[in-house]
Amino acid sequence: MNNPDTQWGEMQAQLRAAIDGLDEDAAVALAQAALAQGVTPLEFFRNVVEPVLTAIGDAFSRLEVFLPDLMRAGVVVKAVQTKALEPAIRASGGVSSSEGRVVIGTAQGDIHDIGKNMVALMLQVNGFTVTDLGTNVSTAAFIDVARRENADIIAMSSLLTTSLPFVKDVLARLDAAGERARFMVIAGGAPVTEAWSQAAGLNGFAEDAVEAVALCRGLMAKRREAAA
Ligand code: B12
Repeated sequence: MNNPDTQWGEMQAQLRAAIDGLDEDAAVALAQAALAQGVTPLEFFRNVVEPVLTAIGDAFSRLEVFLPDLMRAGVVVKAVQTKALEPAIRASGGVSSSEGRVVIGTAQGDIHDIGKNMVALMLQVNGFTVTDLGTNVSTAAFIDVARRENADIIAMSSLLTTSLPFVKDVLARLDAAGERARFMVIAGGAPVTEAWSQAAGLNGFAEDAVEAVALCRGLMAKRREAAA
């Protein structure tokens, strides 16, 4: 691209217009056109989708936009993910061995899943076996499925300050069951910071889906070293 910043700005404006007009087709076409020009799906996600969602979220906290605007954003970005970005990411993947087993979901009381889906997909295409429990996942469900799948990592997404306590709840219940060392637990989402993760006793922190892959790889390497 000649002038990336201008191009990202234009694409952000087009995505925003598509969200405001609830025009899924226009948003998908925008993403597909960018991919055809050589933009990678992750570049599109980071430079177009994330800034637009952040701007809408900020406007929502200033009471400049309202719940229907968040809902339109959710619907349109879902279409971009499932119809343009995910197929492109899958097409570029193709790792067959298992790097480790991850059980992922959005914490109890929380139905945000755009970021969680991106993390799950990136882990999958990078060789992890991923069980995605969806949204509003109870503490018991995280732990039951992690046991059943013999998971290495429990990965929780939390976008609401009200769903954050459920991350600590998973840790507390694992502690109480004497299984804290069996599962490595990580979390992400807007209110999850590195400092919060450390204070809560999580096994690590990652800012986004790409870092989440590096974090999980690092955790698996440590686990294999410890087992050797
Ligand atoms: C779209 C949206 C919605 C959509 C969600 C659609 C969907 N299918 O997800 C809908 C309309 C459903 C919605 C509802 C609500 N929302 Co909302 N929403 C948003 C918005 C604008 C974007 C969220 C998003 O997708 N971001 C983009 C993704 C890519 O980012 P991400 O999720 O953070 O994920 C990245 C990283 O965090 C990380 N990551 C994510 N998960 C994980 C997990 C692991 C393990 C790791 C390592 C990393 C990781 O990697 C991801 C990829 O890079 C945010 C604003 C914002 N700034 O985030 C508000 C926001 C999250 N919502 C908010 C609120 C208040 C609500 C409602 C309570 C509104 C209401 N009055 O009803 C409801 C709650 C519903 C519920 N029970 O969950 C607040 C939360 C405030 C707070 N501190 O608690 C925000 C921050 C807006 C704001 N500024 O006020 N929302």
